Amino acid sequence: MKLSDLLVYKEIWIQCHDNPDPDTIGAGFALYSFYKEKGVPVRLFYSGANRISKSNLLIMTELLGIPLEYIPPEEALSFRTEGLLLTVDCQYGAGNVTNISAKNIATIDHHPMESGIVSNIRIRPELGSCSTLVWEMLREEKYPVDDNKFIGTALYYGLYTDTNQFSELFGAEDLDMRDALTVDARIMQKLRKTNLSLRELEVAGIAMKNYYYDPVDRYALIKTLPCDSNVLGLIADFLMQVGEIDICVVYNEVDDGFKLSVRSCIREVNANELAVYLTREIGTGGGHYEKAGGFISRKLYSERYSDMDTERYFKICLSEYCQSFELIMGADYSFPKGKIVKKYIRNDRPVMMVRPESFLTPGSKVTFRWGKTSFDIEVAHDEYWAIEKEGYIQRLSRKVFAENFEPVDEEIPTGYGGERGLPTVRNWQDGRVYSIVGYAVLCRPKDELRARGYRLTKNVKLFPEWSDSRYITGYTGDYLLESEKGNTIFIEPGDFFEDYYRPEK
Ligand SMILES: [Mn+2]
Repeated sequence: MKLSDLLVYKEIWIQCHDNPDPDTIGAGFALYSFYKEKGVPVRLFYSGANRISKSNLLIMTELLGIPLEYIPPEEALSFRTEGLLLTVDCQYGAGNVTNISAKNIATIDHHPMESGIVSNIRIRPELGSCSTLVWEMLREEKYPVDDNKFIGTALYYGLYTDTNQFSELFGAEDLDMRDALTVDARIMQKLRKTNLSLRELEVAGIAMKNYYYDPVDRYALIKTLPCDSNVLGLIADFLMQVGEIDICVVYNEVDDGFKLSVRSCIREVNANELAVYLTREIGTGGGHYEKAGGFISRKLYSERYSDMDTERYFKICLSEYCQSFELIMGADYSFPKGKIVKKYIRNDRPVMMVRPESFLTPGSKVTFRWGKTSFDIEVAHDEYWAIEKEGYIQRLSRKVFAENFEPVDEEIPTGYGGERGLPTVRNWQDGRVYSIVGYAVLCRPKDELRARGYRLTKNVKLFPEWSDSRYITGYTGDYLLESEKGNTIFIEPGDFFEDYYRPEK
């Protein structure tokens, strides 16, 4: 569905979810502005028991000139449009949005799909905010969204609050929007300073008093009373300063599910990975090594876990996660005695090599971005990035590179990088974006590249010899190998292993 598809309706009513937050308001306002300019009669409203009262929302609507109407629930009953009802940041029929009668319905949302009753629909659960989705749809229409300061500030603030002040921001498109929008700095400053209300201060206090702590896995778990999801991140950051707490999950109930913030201050737990783990199959999650967040859909949760208490769910998942990995230190690892280790030879297939130091200084923090995903690394001294045709990226030391590979004078094959293509690399410090192909050389293994190892029967976290602060996860079915030359321990993906290696006869 495109925004211009909806121009056929004689009027468009844009509905934000009940208890609206900056994301639903920001996204709704951008849509309102678009349709208004196109000459369609349009209105922007929300319903539910509560009228907005928090100062950040009042400032947002007032200073940005957002014509948001409030329809009390008793009036909503007799409300009906013969045109189109467009729900934004929520889905028609879901628990967090008052039912409005309409001849036609459309939905633009970034929550997991609830029900399929709407035919006009665009849902992208992997996005950090609904504002990002609306931004993309406006760009598809060639609407000059990046030049409009009011719309820009509204969308920016929507993403800001939905990603815990950008600390849990990780999606490539979300980052793109943040960088592209024109924002009114003065208004943003005001909004930043009105993030919390006195009630939320109290909620945070009560929550911290009622923490659960697990002394074995050293995690803290907190469920807060209903509050702005911003508060979750603040509490979680606070907990990270407690000596006994290595990781924490802070969550609360919202109308349609649960929001959570995840933090880790130890190298053995990547908060991003843990957030994905806690929300798998029932929501979305992600972020960075130290900070991440997520959302669990109530509907998907109850389908899978029926009425299991959420506190119990998190405790089970956290222990499962903490205990399901074996730690491997690449620098001084030897295969366990009794393990059957096989020898393999690398197939003679080209691999793309990038030497990051040709354009970045060691220690730089960079983000790899593909269409829909991203991850961050810190550039190590003397490292190389080996990128397989299928897009799998392996980091290796200069020593291993030099002993095992040599550049060849061949064109980079088309379709390199597989389905998601090749990433761009963005330097955090100056915001410069590099296309990886520009720095890549095609290489082939020298003579015969040999390695020995075994197929994993358990998940592992490998600290490679060039990094003792960041691990690489190997899952059951992947291969843990040691190169014959250079003696480096590395992981190869199980999915492609037979394309990359053959057993030595
Ligand atoms: Mn949202």
